[in-house]
Amino acid sequence: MSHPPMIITAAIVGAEVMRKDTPYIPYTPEEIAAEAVRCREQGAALVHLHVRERDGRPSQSAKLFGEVIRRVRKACDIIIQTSTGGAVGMTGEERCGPLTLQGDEKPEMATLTTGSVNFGEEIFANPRPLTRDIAKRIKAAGLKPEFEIFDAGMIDEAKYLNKEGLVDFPGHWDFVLGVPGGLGARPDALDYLRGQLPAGATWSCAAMGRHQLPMVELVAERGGNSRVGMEDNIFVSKGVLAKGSWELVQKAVESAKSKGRNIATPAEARGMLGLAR
Ligand code: KMH
Ligand code: ZN
Repeated sequence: MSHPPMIITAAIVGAEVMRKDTPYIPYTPEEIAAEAVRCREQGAALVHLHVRERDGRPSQSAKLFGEVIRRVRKACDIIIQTSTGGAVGMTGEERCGPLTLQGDEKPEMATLTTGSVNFGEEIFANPRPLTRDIAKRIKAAGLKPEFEIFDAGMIDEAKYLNKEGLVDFPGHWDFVLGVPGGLGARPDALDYLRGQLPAGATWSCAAMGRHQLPMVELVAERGGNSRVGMEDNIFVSKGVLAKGSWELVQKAVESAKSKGRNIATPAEARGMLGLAR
């Protein structure tokens, strides 16, 4: 069976990786936008965005997101997805900053995590009232959610939200595997999760650390889409830092092509995801 082209998402900033971990993590709007454009040049169709204060502290400031998005849009056609997860410990109000953006600063997609999960030594807290509130805000803003699935029960919770009319199905899903405290980056976990999705859903997988690039190969065989980048992994091979998320995108493209997959352009990805633009 021939699979559709693979949508590669570049997760280029995140909230956790700092300059002490790698000098290549972007902080400023200029750096973040330039990295998004480099990832587009290497084959990414979608960029998952976070922003940082100038000193690297994670932020969900609408102003900073707006600056990044304007710059990216001037330079390329990559699909822009903003985080609503932010960083552990942020309030719901703070996390929803980018959902207030309008006009040419408005993203096309936003993430929605449908449950709480241990996140390293901390907790990424998503109590049900907060998840419902974020879902409502994403819908009111006219954005497409990407369900961030860190553990199996989060798919069931998204189904509840759909029954409540808060999210539309079949939806786009991202399996975030290998976070310490969450579901492992294992083939059987991936196969279980994709078997739970509504018919017609699109899905991608973001595997953490050393699992990131090997997972692209497995996902390519399974017909899914891949998220790579320095939010989730800073190494291009054992002990060798990636010089940017673009290098991880480059590797993912090679890997997908080696398995016979074409790479989706942003226009193709918009078609697959049902985005209007
Ligand atoms: N930084 C994590 C606590 C998202 O972007 O929606 C949450 C996260 C998920 O990165
Ligand atoms: Zn994120």
